[in-house]
Amino acid sequence: MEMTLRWFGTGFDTVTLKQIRQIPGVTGVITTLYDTEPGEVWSRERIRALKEEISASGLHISGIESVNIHDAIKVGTPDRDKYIDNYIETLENLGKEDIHLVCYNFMPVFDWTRTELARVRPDGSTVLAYTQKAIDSLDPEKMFESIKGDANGAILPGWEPERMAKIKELFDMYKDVDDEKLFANLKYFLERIMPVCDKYDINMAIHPDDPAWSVFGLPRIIINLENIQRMMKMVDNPHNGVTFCAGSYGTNRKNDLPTMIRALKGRIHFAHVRNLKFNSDDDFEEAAHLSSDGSFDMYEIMKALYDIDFKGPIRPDHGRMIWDEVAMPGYGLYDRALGATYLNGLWEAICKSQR
Ligand code: DNO
Repeated sequence: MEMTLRWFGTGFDTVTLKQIRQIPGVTGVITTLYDTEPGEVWSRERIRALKEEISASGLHISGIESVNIHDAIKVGTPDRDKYIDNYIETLENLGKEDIHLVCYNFMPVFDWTRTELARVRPDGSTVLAYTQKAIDSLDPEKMFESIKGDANGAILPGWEPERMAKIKELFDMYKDVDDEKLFANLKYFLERIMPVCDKYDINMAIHPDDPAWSVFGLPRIIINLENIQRMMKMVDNPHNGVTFCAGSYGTNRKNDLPTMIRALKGRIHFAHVRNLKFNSDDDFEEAAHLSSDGSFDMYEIMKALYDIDFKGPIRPDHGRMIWDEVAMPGYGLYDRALGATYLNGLWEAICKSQR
């Protein structure tokens, strides 16, 4: 595996490449062109400039998170081919610039959903949290308003204000889309992009729906092993793989994370490893990465990745806000650096004990 950190780019991230370079064992970044809109073609020039900026800091691009999917593709509207053509052109440009991993998601309307961005934990740190009760009593159109005050001025990935301004329209677009339709639209998209992925050896890594169940009555399909296997079988190509996000699949306590990892051998292209602390089955908060701070056994997760001979990038995921840092919720420097160091420690111990 390669240890990496997500970086949103100069002007969008409070964390600098120089700081990332100084986290022991972190060699790559997972990044994006944060100011592009879903459906836009990423030019080769901009990709190259991003690459050069990152390599000048002594790091490299380990993958893209995300090239977002236009809603026309998810909904399957008549103009979807135009957006898929653009997506293919972006993949082609990434491939020509020697980038071989793309994370994306197929969630309708909302990307990841949390009901609080700054829940205070007993140690005084603040974390992202979710409680179903809050979702059940909230008008979905007010969702963005209800969390944006705690965003520390950052634009949250998947919650771009331009998108949220069209929220009513978005809900209308999805009114006839159920799980089956969403699966069919994902299949159509994957079938069209696989040839360019084969040509440039690009691994597509779908991110799970977070939380791993339907919110606000919207369909959500990338939620458990059965559905992932269905997705992989319907377009059976090794380039059609997954981002194994422990914190997203782990929201559903029926998902046994180490078992899922072992079952997905060969098709996990990217891993997000983090911990959650459950207060009940539908109320959880994001913990420190350390096993004892949350509900997951992080050793077992890393061991499962080791057992499947996982070679792709791993990144610590959302961190707590600690030591008075002001940053995008979940994406500060300090707690993610602690997370990377802890995960690297687990990995070293696993490797040495297996020799
Ligand atoms: C949240 C992230 C997601 C993820 C996308 C992938 O912090 O894990 O926004 O990047 O779902 O497309």
